[in-house]
Amino acid sequence: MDSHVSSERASEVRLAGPKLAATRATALLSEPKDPGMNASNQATSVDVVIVGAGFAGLYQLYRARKAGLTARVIEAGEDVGGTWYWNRYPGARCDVESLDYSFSFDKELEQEWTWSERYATQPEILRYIKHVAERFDLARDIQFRTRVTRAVFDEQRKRWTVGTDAGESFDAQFCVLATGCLSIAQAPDFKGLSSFAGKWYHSADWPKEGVDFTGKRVGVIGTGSSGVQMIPLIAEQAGQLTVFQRTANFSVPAQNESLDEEAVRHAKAHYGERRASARESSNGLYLEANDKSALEVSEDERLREFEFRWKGAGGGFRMLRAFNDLLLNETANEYAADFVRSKIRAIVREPKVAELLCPKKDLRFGTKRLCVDSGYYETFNRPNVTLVDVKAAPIEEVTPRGLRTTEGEHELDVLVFATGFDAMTGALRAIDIRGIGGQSLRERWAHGPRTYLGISCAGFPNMFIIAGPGSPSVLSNVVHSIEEHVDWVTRLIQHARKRNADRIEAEAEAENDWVHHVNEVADRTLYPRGNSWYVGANIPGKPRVFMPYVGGVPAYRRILKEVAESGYRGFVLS
Ligand code: N01
Repeated sequence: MDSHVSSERASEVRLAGPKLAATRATALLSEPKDPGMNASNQATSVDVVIVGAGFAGLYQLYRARKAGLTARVIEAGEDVGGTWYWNRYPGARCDVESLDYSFSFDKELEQEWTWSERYATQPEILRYIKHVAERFDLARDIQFRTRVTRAVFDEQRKRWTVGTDAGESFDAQFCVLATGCLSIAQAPDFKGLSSFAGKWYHSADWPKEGVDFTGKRVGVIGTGSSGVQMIPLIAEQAGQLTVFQRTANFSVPAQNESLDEEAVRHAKAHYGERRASARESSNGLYLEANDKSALEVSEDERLREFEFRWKGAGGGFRMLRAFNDLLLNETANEYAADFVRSKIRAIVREPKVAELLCPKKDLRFGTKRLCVDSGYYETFNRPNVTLVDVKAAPIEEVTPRGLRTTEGEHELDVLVFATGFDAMTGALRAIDIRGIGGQSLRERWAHGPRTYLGISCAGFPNMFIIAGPGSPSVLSNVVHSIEEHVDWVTRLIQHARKRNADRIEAEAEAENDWVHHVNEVADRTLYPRGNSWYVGANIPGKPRVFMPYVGGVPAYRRILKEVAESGYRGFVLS
């Protein structure tokens, strides 16, 4: 086998072949080499340990310092960036507009940084994150190339002991998990992967030096957001590209474009209004919503609106907001689904390929995360691109020469997994977290994640999750949600300190009520019906629970505000 898995990330990619599974399990579950002590046999003591140096970890560090707290960030990668550090595959870019997918906490930062495109590429976002780290002098409190393996709460001392794979130990009053919702990559369990004579890669562990596909026979497995972004670019380089599709998902065009000087000047002059308007929208995005039902308008008006969102208005997630009931009403949803299918049939010249790319009736539009692409469907008109239906003819094994489905062998030089993540809970469960009485978070979440407000867990005092399960997180502009959580958690810590409380814990009843509320709100929508990573459907054996909070960004913010104003109802401060 000649595979690329960077040594930094080796323990992150879920390699499930028998031998490789052992490697990963060992890496994930191993104890720190010398639990409890660092090189000088002393646990480093700080007020807050922050796990992860992506958007969330960096901002938490900034806010902790401002609040007069000492903090240490521990990060597995060699540099800042989180998801934008690891996901360097061709075509990787954010499908939230760059003007919105950026920090709002510092007005000077907002004015000095200039985005070049409507949807920023991964390298540009990484440059931005590095700029933020430099501008606020954050790196001096970040320890890179170190993975947190264990966190144990000491009830007597009311402090966390956080252990790393380097055998170090940190002693902290608070532990903030800024581990990201999509950070444990999932490569499926294909028999024979170790026998493959070519090279293979995972979208979330892409080599820094890039991959040259020129003239190669390339196979891509997976047609979610990552696959849909990389396929058009790989097709331009490869000799032959074979796309192995199990489920056709809906994709809408990004309508990406350069931001000219005038657009940037206007956006910067009105940044405050833009952010305020985004915060009042259900997903925290600055996208005009149409408040009409898809059922109350004529067919002409409906098609005009869909067409406008597909093209004229600027593409992307605008389509989800074409009408107010697309994710609430089956008929409304079917109108949107039919519209996208009609577009696929109009773009893809070969009717059989077009039909295969059309999502089936049982997949409701938007219930599996909508993909946003640049030239995805058009790519299937290229003579060097083949689509293989691995639902009809499942993959049997990887062979030394390629990939065998039940219909035959496909010879390949390179195999790319765009197979997704153990989302939302994967990175949290990867750490052996022990709360009161040695209770393990993994066991506590055996039937799905349980949080109060998506921030805190009963039985795990002084531990906070940023944009965790049970919060709008992945259904929102996550940078906005991160800022909101970090601000809120920091104020809660300050509130407790003012009252000389050194232990903050969610009440079990408050957690139960919140879990109930999260499910109740989700069940009013079509979301839970999709077989998506939102419900853990992509991970065999994962409990089926709708994990994000679908109540919307403004409603969620009001709840956070009320809880804070009530003196942090649902928390015990002692
Ligand atoms: O992963 P996915 P992703 N055999 O889980 C297929 C964010 N993101 O990395 O649908 C064959 O969506 C699987 O098939 P199926 C974004 O939130 C954001 O693409 O399970 N196929 C599916 O097609 C996104 O939603 C950006 O039947 C197998 C694909 O692999 C999230 O990350 C960019 C298989 C996985 O799709 C995850 O996206 C990129 C198997 N054994 C990603 N196993 C932005 O722009 C899995 N598949 C911000």
